[in-house]
Amino acid sequence: MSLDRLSEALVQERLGALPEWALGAGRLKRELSFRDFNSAFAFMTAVALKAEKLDHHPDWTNVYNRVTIELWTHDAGGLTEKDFELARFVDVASQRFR
Ligand code: H2B
Repeated sequence: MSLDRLSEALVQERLGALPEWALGAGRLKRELSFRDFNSAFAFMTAVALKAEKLDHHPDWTNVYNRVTIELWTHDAGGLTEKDFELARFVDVASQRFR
């Protein structure tokens, strides 16, 4: 997958399909909450395995049942298709662990 930085127009187009995500300081951001710590951590484990497969890793924090995720591509200094691929995976995985 290409690591080309996406244009602002493409970022806006991709973002349109991801209503749970916001743009902040050039990064994709989403906050999620789960039933409890176990569910949050199970979700994080699924995302971690996907991140390793993609060789693309989230900046994230976890406080008990809450997970805050920021995605960007430091190698490209912006957002790439990999960020959107991981964001879509996060959306699907989050449904499984709620
Ligand atoms: N993750 C993210 N989010 N951005 C990157 O630019 C990135 C990554 N680069 N994971 C990868 C790893 C790179 O550092 C390694 C060497 O492939």
